[in-house]
Amino acid sequence: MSVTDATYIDQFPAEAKIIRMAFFSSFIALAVGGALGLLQVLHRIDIVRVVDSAQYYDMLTLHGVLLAFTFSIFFLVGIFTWAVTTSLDRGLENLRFTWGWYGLMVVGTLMAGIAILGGFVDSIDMSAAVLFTFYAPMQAHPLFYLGLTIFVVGTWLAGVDWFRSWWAWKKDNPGERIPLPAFMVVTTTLFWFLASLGVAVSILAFLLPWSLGLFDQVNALLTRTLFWFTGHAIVYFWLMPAYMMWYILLPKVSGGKLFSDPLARVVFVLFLILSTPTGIHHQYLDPGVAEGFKFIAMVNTMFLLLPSLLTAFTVVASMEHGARQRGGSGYFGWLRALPWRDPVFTGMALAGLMFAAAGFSGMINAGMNINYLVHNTWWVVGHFHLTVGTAVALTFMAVTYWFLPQITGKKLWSKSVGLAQVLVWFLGMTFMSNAMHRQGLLGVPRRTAEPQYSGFEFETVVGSMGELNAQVAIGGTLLFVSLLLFLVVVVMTLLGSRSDDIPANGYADTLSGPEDAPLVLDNLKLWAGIAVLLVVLAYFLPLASIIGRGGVLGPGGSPSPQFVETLVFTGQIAIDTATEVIT
Ligand code: HAS
Ligand code: CU
Repeated sequence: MSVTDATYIDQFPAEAKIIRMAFFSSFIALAVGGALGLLQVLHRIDIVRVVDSAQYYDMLTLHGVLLAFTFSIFFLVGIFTWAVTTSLDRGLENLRFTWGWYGLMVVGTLMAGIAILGGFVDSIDMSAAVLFTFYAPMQAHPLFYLGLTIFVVGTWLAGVDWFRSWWAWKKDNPGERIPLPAFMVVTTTLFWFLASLGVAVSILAFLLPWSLGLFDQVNALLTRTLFWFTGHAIVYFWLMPAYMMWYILLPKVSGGKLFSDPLARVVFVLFLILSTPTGIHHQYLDPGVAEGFKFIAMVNTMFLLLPSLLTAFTVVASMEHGARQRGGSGYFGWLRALPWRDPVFTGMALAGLMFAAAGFSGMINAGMNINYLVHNTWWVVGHFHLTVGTAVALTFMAVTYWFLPQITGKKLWSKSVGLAQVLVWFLGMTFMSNAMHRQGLLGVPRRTAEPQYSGFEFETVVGSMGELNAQVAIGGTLLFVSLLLFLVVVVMTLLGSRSDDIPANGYADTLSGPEDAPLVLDNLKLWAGIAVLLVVLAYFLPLASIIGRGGVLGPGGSPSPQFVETLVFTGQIAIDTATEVIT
């Protein structure tokens, strides 16, 4: 639906400013985090080493935090703000409140960033080389945990801001269906509120007091489980904004309409209820978690594939509709009629294509038995560079080429450089992530500065380790080149002058609209209630067992696998009984 003939900055100048600031914060993180990525690849492969191996982990933490949290979340609060204001056709309720949460996010990032940077300076007694997964037993300086807390509170208040807009709109428009983009934002916000409780408890109850010296120890398995409670769902906090763009912007730039609004609502409801009760699939190899709980997480994860498979169908169907409107025909011939010269389209389509591959590596990760093969190897790193590093990051970069003119009133500096940028990203990621997956299958570990283990030779089935390493190095370098091109386009666009020749703000119309969607889909209280119930079912017993065995503050349970312990226990009872019978 094209809401008006005006650009976003003409409609909502104050909100456009907030979005610009959110994007700039995001791009600064992308620039620094991306550069560190290149340094890491070159370090591991031992081509160029700018820090010593002990500091590799400080670098890796900064890379992970800046890209996974700062780049992605600052960008998403920008587009969610755009989605709410555009689709409800009203400004935010109180801009001071909005600047307040943005400020908290900035302060939080700076605090966490300073704590990590402290690790590079020997004379400063501060470091946070705990990686972006920050669970015990590794410990960071309190500033790191405080910074993360403030950042998360900022995101919560952002969510409150979008809810306030929706509530105000509801009052003015009683009985009307909530527009799809706003629906996507509020469902995502709801599961983020629920999911982020895990890290909130982990930091405030355990990690922060522990780093302040108030406790001597914590239960490492408990903090790990609380981290993954949030840590899995957060991947959908990153992905939902990209999905939103595939649903509401991709059909528009393809020249068509969204295939189905009701199906899109179903997808977002499924993510709301299923994103959180799955976190234990990151802990298949944790001996302290019983196999049965892992099995429940696996089943939930397999159900969670459904909304992505529905998305694949809807998004491709919408693209096909667009292509046919543009004169495309044939079973596959319509693909040629798509606007491949437009970086906004091509970036999103390539991001989607890579996500199809990422979905397969995700399914492999999710299988309990096959996970034992890939866990903690470079395979997992390959997986998440396709998901968050491409499906999400490439979509964000591609849509920037659409958003920048909307929020600045300036024409995009160069479409062709933008096109080259998205193509180079795709190419670089193909090299890097493919080789990472293959090395992972050979057992090459992740998260180490010295993967070569002296005296140990990894044997490849096809090709050689040298060739795989070269692919990673070439891929990483291409990604860095692509990043530079992206920044050049952004900066040059900002340096340009205002133009009248910018298309109107808006998003795709639908072939099947909200009137076809059952009303129950909009019953957020019901879905939120089910989401909470599923989380209780999936987490109550595992958490009770971890605390029961290891204590709230540790030292943690025995390291033997749960089922072995149960067997030993049962065996002991059998022996005792037999002894009793005999004597
Ligand atoms: Fe994952 C590990 C399972 C999705 C991110 N994942 C990670 C880690 C990260 C991450 C960061 O079960 C590492 C964490 C760490 O540091 O340890 N993941 C899954 C599963 C999915 C999945 C089942 N992951 C994501 C997304 C992420 C992400 C999304 C970020 C945004 N992942 C796991 C598991 C692990 C894991 C285990 C633990 C591994 C271990 O042992 O440590 C699913 O959600 C994937 C479903 C996706 C699909 C694909 C649908 C295809 C679509 C494309 C449509 C095509 C278009 C283009 C639009 C079924 C929607 C068409 C174009 C044309 C030209 C026609
Ligand atoms: Cu996960």
